Amino acid sequence: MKINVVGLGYIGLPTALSLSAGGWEVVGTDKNAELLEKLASGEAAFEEKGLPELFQKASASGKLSFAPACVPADLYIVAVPTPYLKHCKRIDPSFVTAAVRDVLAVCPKGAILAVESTIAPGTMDACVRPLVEKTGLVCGKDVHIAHVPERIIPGNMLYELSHNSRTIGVDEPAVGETLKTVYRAFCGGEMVITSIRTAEMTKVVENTYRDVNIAFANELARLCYRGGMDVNEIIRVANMHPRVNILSPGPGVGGHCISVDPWFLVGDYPDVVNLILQARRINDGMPAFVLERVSELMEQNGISVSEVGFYGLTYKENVDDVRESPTLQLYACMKNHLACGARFYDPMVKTKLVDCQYDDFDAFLNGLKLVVVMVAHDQIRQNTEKLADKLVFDTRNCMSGGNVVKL
Ligand code: SAJ
Repeated sequence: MKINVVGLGYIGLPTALSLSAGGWEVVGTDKNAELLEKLASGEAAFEEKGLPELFQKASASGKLSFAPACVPADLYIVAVPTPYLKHCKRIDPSFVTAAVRDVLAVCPKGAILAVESTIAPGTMDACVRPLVEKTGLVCGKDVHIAHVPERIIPGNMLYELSHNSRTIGVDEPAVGETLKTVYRAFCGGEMVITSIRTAEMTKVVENTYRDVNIAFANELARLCYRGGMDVNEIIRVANMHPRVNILSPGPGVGGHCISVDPWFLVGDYPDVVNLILQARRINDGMPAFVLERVSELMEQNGISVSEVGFYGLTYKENVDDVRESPTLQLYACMKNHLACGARFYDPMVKTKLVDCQYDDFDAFLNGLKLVVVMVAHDQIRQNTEKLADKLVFDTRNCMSGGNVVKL
């Protein structure tokens, strides 16, 4: 069986590498010529634990190649981005439909077309199925469509790729069995075969569940601050109850999953959705809450904006991914209020994203009176002594000491 993975980003690349390292013949396709050039030289476009080693193994297998356009294959795995439309909150399926069109232009009869990208429930029926039919092909005969959503977490992708269970949404159980055989190359977890619509909704529900639960923790943080209570201690103690498991408050929810997918439900079911919308609003409001707290601390301690530094630009610890990052949301908020001049630093981010961005930790710290920890990278946990003479506003509950103020 020949597999064509379409879209070689955070999900497509590890999937293509794992499949080829597992013995399948894989062609990776991406429209980005620069990215393809990088990949052809054996270099990944992002950092992830174990990825360089997996890349080497995949290259050594002789089963991996790259191509700028889709090629004839038995199975297509589409892993392209699915943003949401800012004005109506509904999914923007344009990357998926463009990829599907490319696949349909070359796919032989009987091929399987599996979409891994997270999509709003109903997208396969609304966008993919009609495209197949418009091409004059029959679903279930000429092309077998499927939705096999990914579940891996950045920072621990390769472990989760091989250990997590998976959902395989299909029209025909036999196609599900074929997909199981393919994914078994790297997936040791249970694989559940279900309908396409159930697979679509399950994936969105998983991320929405987490968004709602983080929002609960964030709301607790805000009300505990108002009431002069220690939210982290309260959560620690409450979580000793056998059926309570409160997540951690933080400066906001970033990443291209949890902060995006719930909007699909809000956009499609505006008159039904309530809790989910509130959760989104609470989490999206956290960067502004952090700014309010920073401004209070500055006033109380006579600190000027040029003496404030924000540590961390990524959306979470120990990754280099800045998509929907709370720090960038906070930065946009500051700029809107014409409040500039604070410093920024992130050891994982090499490209310049904001004004006053430092590339050296010591230079960043030099002259600062207030450091706002936005991301709990290992790097800062290992360098806490360098912050000893500064006021630290820790939004991630990762620092300790008399100079540390918590969210
Ligand atoms: N966060 C908190 N408090 C917490 C946990 C997370 O503020 O207690 C924040 C993080 O700092 C980050 C955001 O939420 O900004 C999301 O981070 P995450 O680590 O919870 O999740 P992601 O976005 O990296 O990956 C999620 C995962 N989904 C779930 O855990 C349900 C992953 O399994 C999915 O594959 C991924 O989304 C995806 O691609 O959909």
